[in-house]
Amino acid sequence: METTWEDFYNKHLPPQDFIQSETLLKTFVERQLKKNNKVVLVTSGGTTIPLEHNTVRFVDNFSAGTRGSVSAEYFLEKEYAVIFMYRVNSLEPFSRHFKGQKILDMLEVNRQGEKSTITVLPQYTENLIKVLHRYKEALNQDKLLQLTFTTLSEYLWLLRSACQALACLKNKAILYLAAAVSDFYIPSNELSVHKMSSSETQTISLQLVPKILAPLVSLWVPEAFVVSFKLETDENLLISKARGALNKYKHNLVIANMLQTRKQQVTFVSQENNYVISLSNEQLKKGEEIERLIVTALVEKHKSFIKSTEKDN
Ligand code: PAZ
Repeated sequence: METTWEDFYNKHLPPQDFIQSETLLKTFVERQLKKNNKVVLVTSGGTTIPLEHNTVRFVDNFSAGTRGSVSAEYFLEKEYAVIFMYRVNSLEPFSRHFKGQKILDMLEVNRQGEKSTITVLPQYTENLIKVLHRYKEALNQDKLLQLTFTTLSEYLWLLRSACQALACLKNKAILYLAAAVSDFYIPSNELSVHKMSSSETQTISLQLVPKILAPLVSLWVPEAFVVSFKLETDENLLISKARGALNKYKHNLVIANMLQTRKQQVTFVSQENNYVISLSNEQLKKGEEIERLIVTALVEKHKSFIKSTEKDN
């Protein structure tokens, strides 16, 4: 059974730090509006579905947050302000370049008597300075706001709040919904409070998550440029499902990708046409990122969208 989106919000409490997040969103957007900046909301990483209120176990998905974090950097390069809404511990813009052990491999300790200092090994300095420079620039120019979620419910509360904050930007806002959001959940009132017992078999019944694109497009940000993603594992379903979503929600674009090839190829599905954006094996080997092509194409589409919507008014 599918509950309505209103029901979902009625039955799930907002996250603990929700008021602070709302304030951050509102004030960030107000500052961008004053500066006449375009703003993109990038959602990134996967949502969890808790199996207990005191959560020990949860259902998760594969998303590492690569698409979102890489795209956020390219949007900043194109002078957009970015609200980066991401799953705790998934990849973040800039720091993604130094994830895990990489950062330790880049450093060396220098001992001088009692004192020790740390320096970056010369072969890494140039790259580190470049990334650090871009990161500091985004912060100094007040162009980057990062907010986190973990569960589906936190994601949905934050998403609605971000949309409500962005609505005043009208056609200057892009929603770039790259997060891998669960399609199923266990309603809060059906969750066990404590860790589920392992001495008996457990049957879990999952409900369908309400289709949040519907109110998002028609009510929350009706004038924004909305881009959703469609992930499939069966090539035969990919484009028809993407087009189905576009026809149903009437937003601007679906970016369709296959789990196996998502880093090399995507298809833009719009009202006008479908077209493939891809990297050659050579480009991929050289470390080129498909997000650069995606964002470049999107920025052009957004420009045309702004022009056409301003002509209509
Ligand atoms: O985060 P990641 O780079 O590992 O994966 C990106 C992605 C496949 C989650 C994204 O491109 C996407 O398709 N998001 C929507 C998934 C969905 O259909 O719910």
